[in-house]
Amino acid sequence: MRSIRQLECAIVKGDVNRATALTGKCLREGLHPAHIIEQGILRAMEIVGERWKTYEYFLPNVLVSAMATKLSLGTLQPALMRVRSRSAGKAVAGTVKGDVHDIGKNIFLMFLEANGFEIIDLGIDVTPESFVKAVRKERPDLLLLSCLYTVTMHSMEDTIIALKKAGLKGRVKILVGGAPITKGFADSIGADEFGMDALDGVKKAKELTTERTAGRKKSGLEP
Ligand code: B12
Repeated sequence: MRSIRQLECAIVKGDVNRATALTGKCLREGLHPAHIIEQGILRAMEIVGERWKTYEYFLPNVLVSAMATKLSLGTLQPALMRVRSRSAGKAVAGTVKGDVHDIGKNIFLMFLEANGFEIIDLGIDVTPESFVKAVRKERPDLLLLSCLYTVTMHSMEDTIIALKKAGLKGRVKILVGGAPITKGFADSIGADEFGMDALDGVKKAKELTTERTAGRKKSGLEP
């Protein structure tokens, strides 16, 4: 438990090397990667957010903490992955246009991957056109849209409108998430589901994929 608190502290301070080393230490001590994410990384980002809100931290502080988080997640990734004989589903993901926040998205995607999903991550600031292109090319089961900056929430709706215009709306299940996203907002823009956090997101992704497979079987598209 001591190492996980030290990890939280290193991320808050933006001590990149120490955060990476402590992540490895937590793993060696037998802590589960999901536990390290929830109790170490997420708690650290909450503290960083609070400090930014109260002007104790400025953008450079937040950036180094974000970098420490990225490296810590990178260290955890191999431990979180499980080899699955059959893919649970295929997903195209990205942070919507205008938004560069990706820590939450990356955590969610790591959890999904660990649950057997194949992920095509388009990254940050993804335009509706790029999402449409990827859905057309990859034919995923799910489209995952992330947004953290309220100013860019409309980009989620723009993406769904673009999918509709391209005739792809019914062909992929749309799951949205990110701190400002609510169930009401998700419904209002025509998304299929909303995930409150990474774990809820995985649950919803599984439900949507099962629904989609059942729909395809019913329509005779699959045996
Ligand atoms: C780190 C950070 C940054 C970093 C981002 C680094 C990175 N690589 O992501 C940097 C420094 C780049 C940054 C920039 C900016 N930021 Co900023 N940032 C933050 C901060 C401190 C933490 C965000 C974070 O990572 N949280 C932790 C993650 C784990 O949480 P999460 O994203 O919500 O994800 C969880 C769930 O939502 C869910 N989830 C996420 N996505 C998805 C998707 C799906 C499909 C599902 C199912 C689930 C899901 O799973 C995750 C795990 O449970 C927040 C403060 C805060 N309290 O959140 C401000 C904050 C989000 N930023 C803010 C602002 C204003 C900005 C800037 C505009 C600042 C500026 N003046 O330039 C720019 C935005 C630029 C842009 N165009 O996007 C504001 C946003 C306010 C608002 N109105 O929306 C906040 C709230 C700070 C504040 N209190 O003012 N930021």
